[in-house]
Amino acid sequence: MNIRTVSTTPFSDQKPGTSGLRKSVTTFQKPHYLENFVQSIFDSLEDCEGQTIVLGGDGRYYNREAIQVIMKMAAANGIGRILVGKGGIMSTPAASAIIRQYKAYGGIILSASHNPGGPEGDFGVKYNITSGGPAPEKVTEAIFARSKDIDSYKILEADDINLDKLTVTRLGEMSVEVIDPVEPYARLMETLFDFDKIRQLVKNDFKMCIDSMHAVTGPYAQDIFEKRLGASDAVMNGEPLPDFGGGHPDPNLVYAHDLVEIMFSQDAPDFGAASDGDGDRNMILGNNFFVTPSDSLAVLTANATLVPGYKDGLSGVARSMPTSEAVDRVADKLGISCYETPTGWKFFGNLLDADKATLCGEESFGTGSNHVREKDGLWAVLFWLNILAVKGESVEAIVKDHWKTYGRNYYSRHDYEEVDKERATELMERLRGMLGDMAGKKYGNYEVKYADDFSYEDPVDGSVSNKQGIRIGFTDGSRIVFRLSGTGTKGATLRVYIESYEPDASKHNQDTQEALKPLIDLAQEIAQIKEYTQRDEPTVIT
Ligand code: VG1
Ligand code: CO
Repeated sequence: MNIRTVSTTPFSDQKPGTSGLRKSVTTFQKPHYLENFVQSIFDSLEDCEGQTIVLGGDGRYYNREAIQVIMKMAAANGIGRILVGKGGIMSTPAASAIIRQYKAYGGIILSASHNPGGPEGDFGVKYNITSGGPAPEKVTEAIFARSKDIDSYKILEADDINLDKLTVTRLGEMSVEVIDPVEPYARLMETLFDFDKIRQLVKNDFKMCIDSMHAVTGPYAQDIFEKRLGASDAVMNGEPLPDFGGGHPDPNLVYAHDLVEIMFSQDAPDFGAASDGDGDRNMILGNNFFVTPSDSLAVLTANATLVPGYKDGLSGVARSMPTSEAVDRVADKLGISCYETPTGWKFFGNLLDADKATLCGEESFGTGSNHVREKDGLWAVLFWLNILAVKGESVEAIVKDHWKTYGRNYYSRHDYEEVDKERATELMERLRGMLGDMAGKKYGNYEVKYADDFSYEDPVDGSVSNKQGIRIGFTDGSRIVFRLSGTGTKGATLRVYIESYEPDASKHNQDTQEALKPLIDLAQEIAQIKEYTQRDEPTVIT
């Protein structure tokens, strides 16, 4: 066995963000860049020798090359076994499921999720722990600390492994198993949902359209919706491509335009859904109807007992801080706890492990449960289909009915992408400076109830995460939240989250942007967004 120790010098920018280390492909292609980060991961893991690691990615450009490097480094670092997805492909939720099913030590997932791919696009590396969830901050901080003083890495000199055949081979002392990444995931889904009932629904002329956006979910969606559930031709853009067909694999109204066009046409299907690059996000649409992710979480929570996997009820729910408070109202009525965490799935891990929460969700098109430790796009789609099959109502009717019971949280996120980083930081610093004497202040009809920079103390391990976003809450229950993205790779992305609560059902049919107009204007007035970003309009409104 020929293990090479290669000397290297540290890169100063290997701090993992909201979800792993994301950089442009060209950055990852710099000599030693990938290797330094991967060695920093191995150096930060305790007792990983002889252990099993799961490995796969969303199939984006550079996926295959990176997998070969990581396998050789794993072998050189004493890992006992690698389970790698066929073709190097594995969706993020499937990787989480496989780590759990195989009782692996952890996993390395290669994805930049919703960021564009291709030679000019982005790449990413994320480490997941034994529970199947994203590494918590103490682990990512240790990896970052190591990356700052690394001086060498270890790699096995060997030929590349054939990733396209389901085989068991060896790299040095390490065993490499190329596994089918779809089957174990699809089987898990069958244990949670009533496939017979959904099949029946499909037979009764129910039409659906699933947009995989040329990203990782294509093979999963074809297997589950077309093969197992009989919805022939339901999947569009189902072939995973290294550049996602030139698209932006983010399932929202702007980027999933193919699907949006179909679902807002005259002969629209009954149900539509889209997933992101790595398969952990979902967008849910009805015939000419859009379900905001925050409402989706609330509807799933309210109807969970209709679904076999959740028939005994939920232990609690959790949402990220910027996610709308719609689910809080449901939790209140059900008499279960509702936790508010910082942005990023890693903060749900402890709540799920301790059985404090069963369902979790984020406004950014992420929903999931304790079945894995990542958000799960196709899981959410199946959850909706199961509810539709039981209720026999349309998506729109279910959501409108929900609003009648709980009131409606009008909600929107405005993103200002790729703005000047320094100016965006100044905007946030200026806001921070204003928070102290904001409570009680009046802006037109709005009176500030509280203003703070969100800080979270994990109820399980007591760890504290500060500076997680600026919240300004008003006495009428509306909120504005400001934070900077931790997944972008160019300049800064300012996210402004706007929410208001309307209990009166006769006012539930307004256009969201219209209903929120006074708060949108107020966000501009308070934060001086145009001045700091030099933009008149947000890049993306969801
Ligand atoms: C964004 C979303 C966040 C999500 C994260 C990873 O982070 O806002 O809710 O957890 O992406 O999702 P940020 O820091 O850019 O706001 V994924 O599907 O891109 O891994
Ligand atoms: Co994703």
